[in-house]
Amino acid sequence: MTTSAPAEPTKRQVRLETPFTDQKPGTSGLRKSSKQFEQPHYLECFIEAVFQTLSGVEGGTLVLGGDGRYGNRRAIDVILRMGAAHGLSKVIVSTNGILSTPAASNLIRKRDAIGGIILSASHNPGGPDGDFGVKVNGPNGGPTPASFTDAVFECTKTLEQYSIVDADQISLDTPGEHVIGSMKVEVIDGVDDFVELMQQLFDFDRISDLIRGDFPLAFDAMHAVTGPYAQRLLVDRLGAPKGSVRNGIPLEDFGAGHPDPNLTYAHELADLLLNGDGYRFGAACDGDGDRNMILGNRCFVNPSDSLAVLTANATVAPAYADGLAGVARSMPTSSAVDVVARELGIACFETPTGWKFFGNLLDAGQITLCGEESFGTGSNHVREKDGLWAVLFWLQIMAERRCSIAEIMAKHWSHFGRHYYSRHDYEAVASDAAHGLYDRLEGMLPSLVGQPFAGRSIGAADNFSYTDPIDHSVTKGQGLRILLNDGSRVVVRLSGTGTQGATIRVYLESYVPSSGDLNQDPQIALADMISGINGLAEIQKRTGMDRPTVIT
Ligand code: VG1
Ligand code: CO
Repeated sequence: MTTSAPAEPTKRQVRLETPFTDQKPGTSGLRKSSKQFEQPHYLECFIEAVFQTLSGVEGGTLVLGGDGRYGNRRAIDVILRMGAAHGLSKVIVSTNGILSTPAASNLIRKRDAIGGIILSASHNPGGPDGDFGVKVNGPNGGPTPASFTDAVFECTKTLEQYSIVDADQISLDTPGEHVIGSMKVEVIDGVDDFVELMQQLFDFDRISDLIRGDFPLAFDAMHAVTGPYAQRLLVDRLGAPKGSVRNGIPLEDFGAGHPDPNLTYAHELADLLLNGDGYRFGAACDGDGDRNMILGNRCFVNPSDSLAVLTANATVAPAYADGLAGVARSMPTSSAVDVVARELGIACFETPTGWKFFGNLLDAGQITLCGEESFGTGSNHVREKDGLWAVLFWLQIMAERRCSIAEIMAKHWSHFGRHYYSRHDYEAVASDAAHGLYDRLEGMLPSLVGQPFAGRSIGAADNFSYTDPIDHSVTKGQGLRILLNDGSRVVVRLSGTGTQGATIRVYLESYVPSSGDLNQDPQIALADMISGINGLAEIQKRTGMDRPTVIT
C-alpha cells in the first residue's frame, strides 16, 4: 500500500475590476447589511486587507468563530481558505462556528494566537435582511486599535487582487483536526475554555448554593451565541432549574429578533421581571455575548450603576479579593463608578466609546474593571466586555450579600448617592439630518458657556478628545459634552455601529447625593434636561421623530 501526502490545494489570485471604497470599520469592526456582504468579493477583499495588515500571519495561529448569524458558515469557509493562501500555520475554529466575543478573546490569549476574527454584527439583527460584521482582534485578545483599522481601510481602497485556495469545506460539527494544504485547522468546543476561565474567577460552590435553592432565575440568550454557554454554566454546572435559559439555541436570524439586551428589545424578559413576582434574577446578553442586562424583581440595573456596584463589591469574587488596581469607563457612562473609585482610593479613567480604548490600560495593569453605559462590563480576565462574566459576578454578590437586587441598589445609593441616568437613541435618522444636527450643535458649543440650561447654567462645553495614557495617541471628536455647573451633563454622539442612516445618541446624567430623593423615575428626574437638549439641538424638528426609538 502506498500513502501520499494530501495534494497542496490550488492557490488562486483573484483580480478585481474596482476596489471597494466603503470598508471603513466603525466602533466595533466592519458592519454592513448581509446583502452588502454578499456582493461578490466583498468579504474576501476585507479579509485580504486584514491578512496584509496583521503581523505574524505567515506561520501564525488565528482564532476564528462567530455568533452564528446568517453568513457565519460561509465566512468561516472563505477565511479558512484565504488563511491557507496567506501561510497561516493553524486556525482554531469553534464547533459549528459558534464562539462568543469574550470566549474568542480568551482563546487568543490562551493559545498565543496572532489574533482572531469574530464574525458578528453584535447587537444588530441578523438574517438575509439583517446585518453581518467582521471584528478583528489583536494578540492581546482585544479589538485592534484605530491605527490598525485605518491601515486595513487604506489597503481595501487600492486592492487589486486577493489570494485564496480551493479546498473542500471542513466539517465543523464535532471537534477534530483537519488540514488545508499545510495549514492545520483545529476544531474545538468553543464553550469549554470559557467555562474553565469562569471557574477560576468565581466561587461556583457559593453561587450554586444560592441558585439551587428557591431562586427562580431567567436568562435570555435572545436566540444568539450565549445559549450554549449559559446552559453549560448556569444549568449544568451551577444547578439552576432546567428552563432557566430561554431562547438558548443560536438561530441564523435570532428568531427575527433584535439581539440587544435592553428594555425595548428584551421586553419579554423585562416583563417577567419588572411586572411579575415569579423571578428573583433576570439577565440577557447580546448577539455575540459581550453585553449584559441585569434585572432583579421589579428592578432594572442601569449599566453605569452596574459597573459602580461591581466595583464597590469586587472583593466578594475570588479573582478580585485583593482589590482593584483601578477602573475605567467610557466618557458617556455615568460617573457612578468615579464616586466608588474615589472612596476606594483607586484611579478612574475616562475613555472614548468602544472597548478598544480599555486595552492599553488593561495590558499595563492600570485597571482591573471597566465598563460602558451600553450594557458592557468586563475585567482584565479577557480584553473584551463579557456578558456572562457580569451575570456570574452579580450572582456572586447576591450569594454573598443574601439580599435582592433592589436592596443592593438601594444600599448602594444610600451610601454613594445616585446618578440618575438615561440614554435616548434616535435610530435610522436620515444621514444628512443627523449630521446637520450634530454639526450645528458642535458649532454652538463655545457660545453656550455661561448660558442657562434646565434651571442651571452651562459650565463647559466641548467635543471630547482623549490622549491614551500609555501610548499617548490622541483620539478626537468623541462626543459633544455639555457640562452643567452642578455636575450634571448631556452628551450627544453619532453611533459608529448602525447600518441604516445614522443613529443619534443623547446621554443624560444628574447626580443626587445620598440625602436627596433616591427613588424617582429617571425620566422624571431628568425631564428638564431632556426638554433642554431637545430644544437646544432641535431634535424633534430635525429628525422628524417625536420620541426616541429606544430609551434606556
Ligand atoms: C455601541 C456602544 C458602544 C459599544 C459598541 C460596540 O457603539 O455605544 O459603547 O462599545 O456599540 O458594542 P456606537 O458607536 O453605536 O454608540 V458591541 O456589543 O457591538 O461589540
Ligand atoms: Co456585542
